[in-house]
Amino acid sequence: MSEPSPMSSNDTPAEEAAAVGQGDRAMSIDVVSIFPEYLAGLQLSLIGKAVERGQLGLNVHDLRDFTFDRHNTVDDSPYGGGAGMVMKAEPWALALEHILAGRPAGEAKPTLIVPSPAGEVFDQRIAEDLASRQHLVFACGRYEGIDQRVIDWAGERFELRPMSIGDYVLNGGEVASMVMIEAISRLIPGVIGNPESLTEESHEDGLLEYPIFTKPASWRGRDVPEILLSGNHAAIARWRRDRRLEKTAEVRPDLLARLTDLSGEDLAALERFESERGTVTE
Ligand code: 6GU
Repeated sequence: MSEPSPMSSNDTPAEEAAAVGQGDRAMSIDVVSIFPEYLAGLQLSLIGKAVERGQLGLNVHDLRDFTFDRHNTVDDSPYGGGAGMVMKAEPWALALEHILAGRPAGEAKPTLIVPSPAGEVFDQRIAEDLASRQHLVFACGRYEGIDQRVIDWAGERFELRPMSIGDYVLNGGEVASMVMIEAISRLIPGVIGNPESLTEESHEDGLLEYPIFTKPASWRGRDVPEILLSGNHAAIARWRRDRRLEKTAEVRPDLLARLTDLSGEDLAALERFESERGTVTE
């Protein structure tokens, strides 16, 4: 079995203590794949640190460890004909049973996420929902997919969540799982150093981010917007809010249409951008 080892940490003892103070391991994640090395990237950066601090359990399993023939066969041709290969049911059942057998007593039904372009489309709301679970299992299929019978079998033992990361086709579930694991695990308390950095982000409240700048104030003839140097915090907050509204109206009007809590000031700003844009294009 490939159980990735935690990487070394640069945290100060104070940071370690604060993180450990967040409580017991918040979540355990298992991933099953025929390419366990793919998932090695998850050991880097903030997620690797969370694993090392014991806030996140992460175990990657090689599906081929649950095969017993000479060639470690995981796939076969589809009944009824057609292109491509289908992943066999039995190795998946054995891998999932291994994971079920290893879970702590009293744990709720684990959630089984099956990455598939035919799944529900993953978004920030789903990431938040999944971040509250005790135990997530990602079943990374390859080829044309997995024998439906083991999916149905798993549906009786797990909370089943077929999940897509967007309307395009990948070769397998590994990259999609990494995308979802990163989006989910950074929402676990203590995984991100500064929880405030979560609150003003794109998609947290349905608006895209405002533009950001750092020193120098003038760079190759381009100046930082003067208001950001003013020290007027209320004016800066309004300017940033306006930039978020303007950007969202421009590139993601679908997000804007979903918002229900816009203030009078917000609506006035949006009308202003609308009429300014009208003037430019006419
Ligand atoms: Cl989750 N898996 C695969 N194989 N392809 C995808 C996908 C997932 N999401 C979009 N395309």
